Amino acid sequence: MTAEYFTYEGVLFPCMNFSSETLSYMENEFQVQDNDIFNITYPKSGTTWMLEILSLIRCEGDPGWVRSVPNWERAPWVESQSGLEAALKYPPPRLLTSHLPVQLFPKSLQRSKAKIIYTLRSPKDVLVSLYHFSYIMHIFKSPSSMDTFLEDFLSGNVPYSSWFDHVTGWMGLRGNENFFSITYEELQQDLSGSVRRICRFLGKELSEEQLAAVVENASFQSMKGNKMSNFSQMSDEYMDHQKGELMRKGICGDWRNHLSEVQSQRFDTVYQERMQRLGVTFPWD
Ligand code: PPS
Repeated sequence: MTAEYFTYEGVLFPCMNFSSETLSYMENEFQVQDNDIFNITYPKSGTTWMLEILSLIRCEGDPGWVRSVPNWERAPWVESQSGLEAALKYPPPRLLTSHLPVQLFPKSLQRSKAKIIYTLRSPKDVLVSLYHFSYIMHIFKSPSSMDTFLEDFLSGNVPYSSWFDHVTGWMGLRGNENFFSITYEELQQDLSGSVRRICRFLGKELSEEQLAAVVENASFQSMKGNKMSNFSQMSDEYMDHQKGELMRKGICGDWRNHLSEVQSQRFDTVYQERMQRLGVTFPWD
């Protein structure tokens, strides 16, 4: 089976489980609700990790929900066809996940008080994580080599298109009181402090014990062993479980094991060109 992509308003999407009709509905008709919480990322930036953290915060650290309901039901991936169906049936307050770039996000966001949590990750680690994941997921094309995949990533010829456009687009909302951004690297460095910051943004108060339970149940090891969070229950139609897993390494800086000096420098050149105007310094800079 060869994965195919299509373009919607200049952004690349997999054909499997996505359509122009669904994306147009999302952009123009989907009604964002004031009490929605959106978990937004460019793929491979910490989506499932943040989803787990938000699920656990919602349950005050009680792991019952994350151990009994698959993550794609706890926070549906709204722009996919199956995710949109689930989102439309979700009783409020909704927890929703999206990789959409800001310009394709539902227009109704502007009139709402919904909260956006945007998680970013070192783009070299995103590239490496996506490279591996692309061999496992049937919706993505398998890369022919790291050299070609690097060029595809830098030019935005990958699903959801350019990392640079995604990040500069969403980070344009910083300063907005309903927008909160955090990096995968901050989660790694201080998960407890990060959970406290997320709770403050959400207006959720947790006891020290509840906070510790969130941290414990959102650890890499806990999630890797939780079949409701590690994608092991995802249908074979979507994922080749023989080839790898979602919870691959879960570390910062794995790009050093996969990119040559030349590839890394090539990345840096494009990164500097594309990111200098944003005026934000990230942990990986
Ligand atoms: S997806 O497919 O876009 O939803 O993928 P996403 O969840 O954004 O990214 C997957 C990477 O996140 C790592 N991960 C974690 N790292 C540390 N701690 C926890 N708890 C955790 N959960 C997920 C996962 O291992 C993928 O990174 P790589 O580098 O491939 O290991």
